[in-house]
Amino acid sequence: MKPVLSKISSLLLGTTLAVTAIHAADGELSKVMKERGLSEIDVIRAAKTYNPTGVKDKYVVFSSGGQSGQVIVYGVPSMRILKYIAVFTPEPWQGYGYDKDSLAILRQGNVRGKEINWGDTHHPALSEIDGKYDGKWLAINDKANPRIAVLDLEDFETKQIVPNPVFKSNHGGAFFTPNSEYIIEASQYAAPYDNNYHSIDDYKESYRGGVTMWKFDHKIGRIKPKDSYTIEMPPYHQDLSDAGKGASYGWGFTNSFNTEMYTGGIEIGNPPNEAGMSRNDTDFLHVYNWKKLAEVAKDPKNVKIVNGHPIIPMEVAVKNNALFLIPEPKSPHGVDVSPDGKYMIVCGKLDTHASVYSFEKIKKQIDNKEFIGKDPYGIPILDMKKSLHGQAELGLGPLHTQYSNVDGEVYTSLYVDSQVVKWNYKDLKVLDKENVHYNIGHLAGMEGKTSDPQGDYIIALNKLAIDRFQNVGPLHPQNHQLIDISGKTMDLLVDMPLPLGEPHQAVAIRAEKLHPHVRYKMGTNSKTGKQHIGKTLAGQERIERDGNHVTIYATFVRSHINPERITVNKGDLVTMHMTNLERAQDETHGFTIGGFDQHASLEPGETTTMEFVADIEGVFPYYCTEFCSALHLEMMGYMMVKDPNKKYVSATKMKMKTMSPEELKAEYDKAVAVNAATDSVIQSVVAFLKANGFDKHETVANLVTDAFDQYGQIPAEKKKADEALKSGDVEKAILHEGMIWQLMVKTADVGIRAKDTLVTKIATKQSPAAARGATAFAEGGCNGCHVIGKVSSGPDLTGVLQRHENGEKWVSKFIMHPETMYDDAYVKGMIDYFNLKMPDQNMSEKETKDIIEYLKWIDENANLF
Ligand code: CUK
Ligand code: CUA
Repeated sequence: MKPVLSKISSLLLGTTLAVTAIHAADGELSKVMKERGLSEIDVIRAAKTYNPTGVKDKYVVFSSGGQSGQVIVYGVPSMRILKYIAVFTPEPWQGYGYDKDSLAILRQGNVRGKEINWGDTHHPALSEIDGKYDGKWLAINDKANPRIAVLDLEDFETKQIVPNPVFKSNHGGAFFTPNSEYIIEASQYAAPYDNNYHSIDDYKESYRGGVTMWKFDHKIGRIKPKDSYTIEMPPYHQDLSDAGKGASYGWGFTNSFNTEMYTGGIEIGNPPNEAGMSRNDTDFLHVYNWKKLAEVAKDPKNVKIVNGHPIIPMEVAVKNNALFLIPEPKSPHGVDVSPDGKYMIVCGKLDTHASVYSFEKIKKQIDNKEFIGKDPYGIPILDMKKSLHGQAELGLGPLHTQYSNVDGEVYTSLYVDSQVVKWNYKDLKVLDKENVHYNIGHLAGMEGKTSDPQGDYIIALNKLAIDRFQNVGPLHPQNHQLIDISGKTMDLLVDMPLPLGEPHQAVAIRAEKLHPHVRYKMGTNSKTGKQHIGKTLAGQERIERDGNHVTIYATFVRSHINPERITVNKGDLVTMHMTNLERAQDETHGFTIGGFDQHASLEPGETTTMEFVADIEGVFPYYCTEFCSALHLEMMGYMMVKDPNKKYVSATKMKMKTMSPEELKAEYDKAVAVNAATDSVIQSVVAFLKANGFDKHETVANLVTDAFDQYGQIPAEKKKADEALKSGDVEKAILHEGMIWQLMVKTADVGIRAKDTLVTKIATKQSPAAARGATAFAEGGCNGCHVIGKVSSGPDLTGVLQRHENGEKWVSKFIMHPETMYDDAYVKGMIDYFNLKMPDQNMSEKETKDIIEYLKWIDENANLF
């Protein structure tokens, strides 16, 4: 056992506390390892990925959600999922596609007027400045209904969906150019640009591939379709793309397959596409100067407009020396530009080699107009050998490559071999291979495709998960495996099942680069970032009717929705503007009305609108769908839909027994007294926080802000209570006093959390012995009777060491052999007072010593308890 423990301790040596824990758990650890059948290396790997509660990850990963049409966010190294972001698919929790504002985003993605409610997401891309991630925006493509979406990383929400006006599918997107000037979107399956029927026999004449360069406004984070253009390309199936950077800045690179221009026909006896599209030994890498073509596109003479979108014809691109082809091994997949932009690594699915192209060599041929010929569309072809830096034999089915922080070192996925291979693209040597499970597609390095790759880890995005997880039926989850690449050889640390579509690509960014906010400015429409037209503040709630259009201006705050009763006529159009008045972190309210397929999620400060026709008669409870407070269940109301053509007779009012005026007054007095007592608790917490400089600690200060968000509502409530009392409505006054109590409890709840947090920040650090003592104290059940700082079912132990002569000795003896001291006059008095005897908890001498150290620590911090 010893070597294991010393290895683990050295891993965990960050805090003295951890060492203490390991020490104390000496036997415990080996027991757990035995019981769970864990080896030494298992435990080390676990320690490398384990985040104790409250500890956050170093990297954040944005993974495509595949057929789910979403984006999946998780942390590395813990591999804990943090969020699913709705993009192309309605998502009920976030209300995405259910409330009117998010539905407007989803509908931006209509294709030719048709509603599309899913997407096949492949490639997420983070915005870049100078080739490095800046943590501002995320773009992702939908392969099926060619579209690009833009997400804002300030709130992790989808803000824009842009359908491609000429493509019928895409794949080589989204990729940002190095300063986020453009987002690259390459088509996949060649098709006519227009929306008409064209016989497949006219494939070579009428079908086209291409690359759309979407102009991106980095400041506001939106694609500007009007300033974008498409580069026409032959009907080869364009595939993955990448933007040049550094040495190759201004250029784009896009692979292709089916340069055979084969169109299948298995049903009429032709060989299938898979055979016809992979016959040639080589396909073409497209090399284009997007920077130059952006200028070219500005002159209307240079473009033709299809579906309102400018296209640069191939011959114009060629004439401007801005489009070239280079042969590449058959059926290539990934093209990945090196951090300095000098090299492009191309991997072919059907070739065991990775081909490393040198941009310098490519550029030289272009500058010298040195071509080996032209393709059928007149595009100049460069010599493959003259363009290559070299090739490396990696294994079967190489697909994608990621760069690391070590110069020349790269990691490539081998689909058929189910391996990640580490190699050097400069000297073309293979360095290491690691098995993954199974059939890896993409892999994700940490910022591994930027000009500043971090190394540390590689994530293998495996397509198959056979035998890795519990059987959950024929549809298996995907398997993302985390690999430690910090050593000489790779080490596979842990598996993460990912059960939401088939993610293709994932991108990882240092967590410190992300700065999302936790609340919106009051009344914000999160989809536009601007003030919502339905913004409603407290006191402005109202129901307006205009013909058969009913507009409700509602507010949400713990724990009520205002208004609580809405009566409309059957057939009315109901528009409900909802504002969450909370400023407190994580105080989201949800909203639904049963029977109308409606749901909204209202984050603090957000305003959202839902709209529906109240087309059925009846009584419909509505409620908040987030468990937001102790009185969350009461956060409800009724929508009553009347049929205007019906006559309703009111039911007889039941005679309810009512309280006498004396009883009412007594209840009122009690409520006021309880509030006064609760308030004094709050004031004591406030005094403590102020006396200990809470505002110097950001997390504490934020909690205090949250607490007073609730407290600030009390004066208004008090005014209502007093007015009700004055007008003689004691019952109403009691209800308002009750509301005040609710607000106080919520204030106290957060206030006490703030106090506890502050204590951990300002208390002196516990020695290892004191920490052990705290554990022994808790595990020995001492805290069942002794609450530090308070007299409870036993005396307060603050100062106990000073209360007795030879305090340490006295307390030690009392802990270890209490029964021998029951006759001591002082102990006798205590036994009488508490009606309890100190029990013998079988503490060892060592534990007792540690507890004494803990009691000393308490005395040092006595002012905090
Ligand atoms: S693709 Cu799926 S493994 Cu769409 Cu980037 Cu290569
Ligand atoms: Cu608001 Cu539950």
